[in-house]
Amino acid sequence: MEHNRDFIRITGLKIKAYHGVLEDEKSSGQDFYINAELYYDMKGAAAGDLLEDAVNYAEVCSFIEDTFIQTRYDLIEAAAEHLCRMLLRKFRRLDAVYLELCKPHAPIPASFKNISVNIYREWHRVYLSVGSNIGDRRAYINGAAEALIKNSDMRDVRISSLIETRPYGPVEQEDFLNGCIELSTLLDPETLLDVLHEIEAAAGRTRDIRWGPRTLDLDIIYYDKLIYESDRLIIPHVDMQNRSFVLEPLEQLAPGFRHPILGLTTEQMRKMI
Ligand code: A4P
Ligand code: MG
Repeated sequence: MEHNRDFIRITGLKIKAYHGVLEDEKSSGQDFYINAELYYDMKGAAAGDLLEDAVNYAEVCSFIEDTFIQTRYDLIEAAAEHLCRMLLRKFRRLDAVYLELCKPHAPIPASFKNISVNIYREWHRVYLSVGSNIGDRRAYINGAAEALIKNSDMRDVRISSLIETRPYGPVEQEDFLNGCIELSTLLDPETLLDVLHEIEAAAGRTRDIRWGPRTLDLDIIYYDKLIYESDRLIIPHVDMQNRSFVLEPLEQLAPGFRHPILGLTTEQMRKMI
């Protein structure tokens, strides 16, 4: 995210807490300092001049203090990560948080002014394709949506209507029920895929035949405008533009979303099939 967006900056928030590898750090504690940038769209708050439309920085400061004191991490990396996630989950208006966690009294044999870790975390907008062609297909798909809604690393989960589709590809099999899911997530793409595989496994998904029948299939279509490839994940989904069972439900949720490689909107791709 570019730094030309609206944000609140908090600097030098001093908190006595108990993070560190040494026993003494965990029992006696030491002063930490936190700098934070809290990203949210301020136009509404600015126009209406109402606290309820803003991110209340008093609440943020006391939430940071409570959260930071309640936990005891060995590493400031872990403490910062936890704090960032908790902030993004708690304050619904926040899109992103940049956090600098300073440990100026770190017990090491060196003279220094400060040591800090710096992390940036944000909500990512994701589109999933979901399909089923075994058993109670609707129940498997609704179960997947519920599992996503319950997961605290997800929010704003929306599901398209579900459509009956003929099997696509070389395998002869039963008809599918297909849909798309829009959500925001704090997870990176690989961790998101792990979570999707867990949800598939909980629905009794087995991987016997490639492209074959399944109780539940969850594919990542888009992850922001990310273009990504690893040995087990390709984003955007490589074949989505050729699949009406993806594009039709996706059009309900994101008609104008532009494919980051092809440059086409969902609507345009759907009309081309
Ligand atoms: N993988 C790579 N990229 C992604 C991604 N963007 N999202 C890898 C999810 N997974 C991704 O998938 C194989 C591997 O793809 C995963 O382990 C992951 O590491 P899989 O779900 O294990 O196996 P699969 O689903 O049999 O293979 P594949 O290639 O994903 O098949 P598709 O593309 O899911 O097609 N017809 C209709 N009408 N409706 C359907 O839903 N689905 C299929 C399966 C065939 N025909 C269909 C439908
Ligand atoms: Mg799949």
